[in-house]
Amino acid sequence: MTRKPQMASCQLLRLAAAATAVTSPLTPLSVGRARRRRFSVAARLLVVVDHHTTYPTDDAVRHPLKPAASTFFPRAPTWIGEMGWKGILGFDHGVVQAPLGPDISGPELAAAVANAGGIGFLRLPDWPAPDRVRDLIRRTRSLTGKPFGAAIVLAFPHEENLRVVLEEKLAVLQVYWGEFPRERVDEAHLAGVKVLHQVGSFEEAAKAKEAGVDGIIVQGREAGGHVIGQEGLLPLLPRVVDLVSDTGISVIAAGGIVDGRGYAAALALGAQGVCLGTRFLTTEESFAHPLYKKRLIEINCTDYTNVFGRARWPGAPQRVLKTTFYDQWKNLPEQETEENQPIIGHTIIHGVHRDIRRFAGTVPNATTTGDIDSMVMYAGQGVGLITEIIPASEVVKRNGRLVKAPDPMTQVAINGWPGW
Ligand SMILES: Cc1cc2nc3c(=O)[nH]c(=O)nc-3n(C[C@H](O)[C@H](O)[C@H](O)COP(=O)(O)O)c2cc1C
Ligand SMILES: *[C@@H]1O[C@H](CO)[C@@H](O)[C@H](O)[C@H]1NC(C)=O
Ligand SMILES: CC(=O)N[C@H]1CO[C@H](CO)[C@@H](O)[C@@H]1O
Repeated sequence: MTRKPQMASCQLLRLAAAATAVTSPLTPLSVGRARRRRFSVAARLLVVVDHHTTYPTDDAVRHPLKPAASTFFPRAPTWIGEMGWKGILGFDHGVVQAPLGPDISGPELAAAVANAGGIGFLRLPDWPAPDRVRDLIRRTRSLTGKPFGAAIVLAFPHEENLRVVLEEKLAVLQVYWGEFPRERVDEAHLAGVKVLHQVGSFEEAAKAKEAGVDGIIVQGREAGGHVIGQEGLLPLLPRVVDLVSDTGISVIAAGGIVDGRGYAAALALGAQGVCLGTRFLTTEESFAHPLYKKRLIEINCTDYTNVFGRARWPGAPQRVLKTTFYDQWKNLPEQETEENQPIIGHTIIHGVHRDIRRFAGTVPNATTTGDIDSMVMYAGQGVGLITEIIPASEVVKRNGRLVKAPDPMTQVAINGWPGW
């Protein structure tokens, strides 16, 4: 890590903030509405930038806003502290580790994220396996005393596994790819479990709002793994932010976000948190096969396709790494599926031994053997920003600060957005 440039850019921003505070004699009562909006954006960006570099103590991690805001704005009204970077859903950070199917995000990864103050998710099996779920939860609890969550894919049998999540009163349940109506959300709330629904369209977000979820993860088409919608994150995210602005629902951005710059951009668009898949896939604690991790570091390009897992999960397109295998086979004829393909390897998914056929949708786990390079490798468009395998705690920390502060952002911090 190069520390010097960060210090320099942070100092620049602190100067900018000081200038703002000096030239604007603000009091809570005298601030006009337009100015409030302008400063809320400035405050958000500034707080993201400064977090962890200025206040590296544990105490500051738990309460990052108050000291930062009062240092930037010695006479600052309290709303500056309230509107900037903060944790969500009762967690210290707004950084969410995406569940990584079928079993890549296990106890080690979820616990490492939880210990760092982020929201970690176990990915539960796609078949009824309540004992397995209990065991995953028990193992995670042995690694962390902090809260964490579990995730289910609604397109597959999930009732029994869901029941265990509620019985065990996990902090959060993440759901994806299907309906999760109000009765189900109420049931979770009754057990004290918060609900996050990952969606890929405005219409799906409206349904999640109706259902009364606690948070909506907005997945853009940039995202790695299965992709439910067609829209880019940049246009879709602010629409969902507007949609739920009259509620307490947290909006979390997913797709192509890798570091603090993406996080700051998501905050500027109105999100409260970010959900990272490919970045957490490429950590020490993820169960991805070492060769898969290596390819994620080497290859910078992805593609949106449907050649993998057509028989098992039809109508579920995916974003994958452009590997040599993918480039050779991407024009697979429509009628072909994994079912009539040769077996190219073997794996253990959630304790169950399975053969892997060519074009299966199963990414290689650490236990997988065979022709790993011919298996599917999911990745999001941000993969080109990932250059090393790091501990998951480092991902959470790096997202708490902006790596670089390009000039336009400093300008925004001082002057607000043009026209505001
Ligand atoms: C290997 C892999 C597996 C994934 N598995 C799941 C899953 O089981 N459930 C789910 O909701 N999302 C899954 N996703 C999608 C993530 O929730 C998230 O939308 C996506 O990773 C965000 O984009 P990014 O990878 O560019 O960060 C997966 C993503 C990847 C890369
Ligand atoms: C991927 O990008 C990195 C820089 O981010 C570069 O060093 C590397 O050569 C690129 N890899 C390929 C295969 O183009
Ligand atoms: C849950 C499961 O069966 N997955 C396997 C993936 O690889 C890890 C690491 O070797 C195993 O511990 C898991 O059992």
